[in-house]
Amino acid sequence: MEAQKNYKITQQDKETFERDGYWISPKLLDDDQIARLRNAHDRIWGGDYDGDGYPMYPYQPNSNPEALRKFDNGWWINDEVQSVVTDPLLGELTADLLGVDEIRLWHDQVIYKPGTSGKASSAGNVGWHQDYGYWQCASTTNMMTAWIALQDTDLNNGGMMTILGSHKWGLIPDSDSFFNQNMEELKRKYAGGREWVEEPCILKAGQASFHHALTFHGSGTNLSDQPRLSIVAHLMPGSTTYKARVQRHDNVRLLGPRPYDGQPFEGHYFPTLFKRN
Ligand SMILES: O=C(O)CCC(=O)C(=O)O
Repeated sequence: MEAQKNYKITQQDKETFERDGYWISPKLLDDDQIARLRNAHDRIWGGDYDGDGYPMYPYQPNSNPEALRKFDNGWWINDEVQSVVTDPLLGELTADLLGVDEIRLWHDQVIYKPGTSGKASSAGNVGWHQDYGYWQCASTTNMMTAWIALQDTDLNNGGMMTILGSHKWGLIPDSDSFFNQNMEELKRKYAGGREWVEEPCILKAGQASFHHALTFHGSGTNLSDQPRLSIVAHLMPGSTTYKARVQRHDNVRLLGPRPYDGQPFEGHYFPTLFKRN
């Protein structure tokens, strides 16, 4: 399958995204880029960094080999990750889906879910959550996550699931539950009387799923014998500003020592991917 580097969002894509809270792209990365990004994973987990800077947080290996590995702002220390999470194509697709004119990077994540070779284990689970549950210091909920698969991904290797239409539920209290690995408990808590439909994001290597910041999503065990690798770009409209004293997020530090309410999230830490002419 060829990568579609010039893909444009259609009216049908937009309607799908607005109805379901997520949209699956065609293949966006070519095979060489996928290979380079898989190599970037190896280098990051091995502490081999590009440039002369330091990571946002040092990577702390977990003693449990089945635990999920996650590295925030891989773009600070890896050139390949930088090139994919600041790709104008990701920006344009997001701008069109969200209906805005400019897209900046909020932050990225490099995520590695080990395979358990069939063993039942919840150590790699990502609990049902809403991304905006973590991002309440941002002035808008109209934000996006692009989750890019570096291998074919389905439920057998711990692929992500979204809850159909849950972006229309608004912000649910305490939905910042990425690290709670008890999916059943979370489902009981959040579903309430709502219709809870779990949609698997089935992706070929190089495809991305785009989900709205209010869409509930999570993922279960990678039962395969290979790790599930992904690169994740969290994206915001160019007009996003700081909403003061609502909730702590490490991005607020990137505004400087005395951030103020209404301060734009802009500058070197929040690069622009796309701006409409
Ligand atoms: O990698 C996963 O399974 C979930 C990642 C996630 O929560 C996200 O990309 O927003």
